[in-house]
Amino acid sequence: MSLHYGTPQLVIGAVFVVLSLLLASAFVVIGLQAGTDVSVERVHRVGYWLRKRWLALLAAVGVVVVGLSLLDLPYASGGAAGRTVVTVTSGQFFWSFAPDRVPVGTRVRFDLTSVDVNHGFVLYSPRGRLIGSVQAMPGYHNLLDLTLSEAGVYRIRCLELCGLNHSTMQNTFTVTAH
Ligand SMILES: [Cu+2]
Repeated sequence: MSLHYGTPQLVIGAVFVVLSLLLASAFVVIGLQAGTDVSVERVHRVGYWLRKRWLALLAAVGVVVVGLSLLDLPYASGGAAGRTVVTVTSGQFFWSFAPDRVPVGTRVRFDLTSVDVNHGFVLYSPRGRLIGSVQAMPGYHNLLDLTLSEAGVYRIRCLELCGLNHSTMQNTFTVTAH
């Protein structure tokens, strides 16, 4: 299944509804049992039995979810084979790109540095969606691998307070429709 824009929100919404119904039914069950005598020993026994298993389940789900999310990190590892390297130079208060445009579908490796202080490179798609973020640092080359699958004008902003005119530190990067 391929995820489209908006699909994660639908999945999260559906999960929320199911969990809410489960929680509501737990309240109903407890409400129906009101007035019944249950010994404190039984409450402890069942409670601790449930609590241990709940902790184990959450830990297992956490490990799997964190592990899966690590597979999708955009930070470069390995060579630039098959990628178009876009050199990004930043400084107070500009972004410059070489090249400054690529065709749609290009697998890009942004190679970033700064000539003065740290800057926060953040790339927004033509629809305004944040699709990548990495620091540009003096004396370092930080790499960010992205596939630019939407044609249009991408916007770059600096999200690291870098000086008086930080808020003006913006530029655009064009992805052409072949
Ligand atoms: Cu800045």
